[in-house]
Amino acid sequence: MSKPIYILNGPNLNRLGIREPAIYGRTTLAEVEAKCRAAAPGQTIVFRQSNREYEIIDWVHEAIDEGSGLIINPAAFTFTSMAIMDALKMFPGPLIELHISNIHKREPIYHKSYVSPVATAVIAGLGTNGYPIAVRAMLDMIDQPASTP
Ligand code: CA2
Repeated sequence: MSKPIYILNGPNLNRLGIREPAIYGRTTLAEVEAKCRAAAPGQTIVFRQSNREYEIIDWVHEAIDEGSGLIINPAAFTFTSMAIMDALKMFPGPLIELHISNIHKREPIYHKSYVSPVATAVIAGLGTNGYPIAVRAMLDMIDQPASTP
């Protein structure tokens, strides 16, 4: 049995599909989770969301010990949390930073990510479709680690 892929979501993403549909779309986080599971039949996926920084750090530690790959949408913690960045630095496998919106097209406060310098890859601006795309890319990277830059 292969080790799980962790998909971690940061603050306010539990409101997905309910508020600000012009930016974040109408798909709920539960629907995003279902899309991720459908993209990887037979693969164990741990899908979580928290509004608490310490909880996300604890889950990154869990992923370091038990996961094969990590996809994270840290939401606002992307731009504020050196603590999450420090935890992510310890992740030994492929790490994808994911954003629903194109953060670079938004206001300057959304341009400086603490996570990008420690990520294997960054996906931004594909809407919630970015999630299953990230899962498929992650499966490829786990299958062919040598080809990951
Ligand atoms: O585009 C993304 O995925 C973001 O990570 C979302 C964050 C934002 O701070 C990042 O710049 C980009 C905000 C998530 C807020 O989620 C909401 C969901 C529904 C309604 C309101 C907020």
